[in-house]
Order: sequence, then structure tokens, then C-alpha cells
Amino acid sequence: MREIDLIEIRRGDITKIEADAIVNAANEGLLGGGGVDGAIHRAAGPELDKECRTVRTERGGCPTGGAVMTGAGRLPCRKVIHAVGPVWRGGAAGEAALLASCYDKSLALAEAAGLESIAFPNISTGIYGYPKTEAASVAIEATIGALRTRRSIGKVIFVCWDEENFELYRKELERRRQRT
Ligand code: AR6
Repeated sequence: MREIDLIEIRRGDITKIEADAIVNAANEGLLGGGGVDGAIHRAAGPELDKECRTVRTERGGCPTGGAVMTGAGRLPCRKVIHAVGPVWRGGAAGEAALLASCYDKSLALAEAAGLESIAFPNISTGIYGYPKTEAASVAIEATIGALRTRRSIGKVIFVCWDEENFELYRKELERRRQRT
């Protein structure tokens, strides 16, 4: 099977997804916040916050471009992977590599934990201001690249909260399917 055929796009709320892991668009302090981070922490309950505080104390949080894994509290998934996307600063500050790294490191953590399915939000495209078209391309490219070596992962779901991202992902995948 081609890597691209392991990718699915859905519209909706990532907190409702029953994948082995969902990815959170977190910040370096892992302190929770707005956007999808706020939604995940609200739905997971206080246990998630407690685990994040432990990671913060023990490891000083998570650098931009990195990812850490915790339990999932009351969420229907098994694990939460907190990835820290870059703040958009115009594109010349290494944003694309840092964003790609979020997807790559999240998939590496999932594979190392023996997880088979993982759901991503559109990291950095909200509060952090990354242009959505470019972010969709980076996310799909990095995911396909990682899936070539992370063979245990059988499904990646991109969960798009807004219609614009959903359409961008749909078109980007369609374009790549026709090319391969
Ligand atoms: N399910 C799926 N996607 C969602 C949901 C949801 N429930 N809610 C929002 N989105 P953002 P960032 C989409 O701002 O840009 C936080 O305060 C949203 O439409 O959540 O990486 C963190 O603590 C957008 O497309 O994350 C950080 O400080 C995408 O999720 C900062 O925001 C990402 O938007 C991270 O900013």
C-alpha cells in the first residue's frame, strides 16, 4: 500500500477521535492554552494537566519542533502527543523545518509506543499564524516521508476544524494521488 493511502482527512473536533493517539498543538511550556490545546485539556480533565506539569518539571517542557507523549485522561484515545509548532515569523526563520519536525517526531513517538493510528490537528495554523496552504503541504509531505520508515503506523487522520483547511488538505492529497 502507498503511504498516501494511509492518510484520511476528516472535518471536526479532534477530542472526539478514537485513534490510538491524538496530537495536541501545544506550547513549549505545556501549560495549556486556547485553540485545540484548550479543547483537549478541557475534554481530558485534570489528569492531563497533571501529567503535563510533571513533564515540564522533569524536562523543562518541549522545544519548538519537538513532541512529548502523555496519557489521555478522559479522552477516547489512548495517548496524547503534545507537539510544539513554530510561530509564523514570515517564513525565513526555519518555520517549515520546525513544522515538519512536529509531524515527524510525533510519528516517531507513536511508532516507538507501538501505536497504529494517530490523528493530527492543523498545527500552527491558528494562534501561531502559519499560512494554511503552506502548512498543509508541509504536513502532508512530512507525514508521507515519515510513513515510509515508520511501517507500524497504519492510519494517519488529519482532523480539520475549519472548512478552509479541510478543502486544502483534500486538494493537496488529490494532487499527490494523481502524481504517484
Ligand atoms: N479539533 C481540531 N482542530 C481544532 C480544534 C478542535 N477541537 N480547535 C481548534 N482547532 P491552534 P497553533 C484547529 O490555535 O496555531 C494554544 O494556545 C484550529 O482551527 O489551536 O498551533 C497553544 O497552547 C487550527 O486550524 O494552535 C499554543 O500556545 C488548528 O487547530 C498555541 O495555541 C491549530 O490552531 C498554538 O497555536
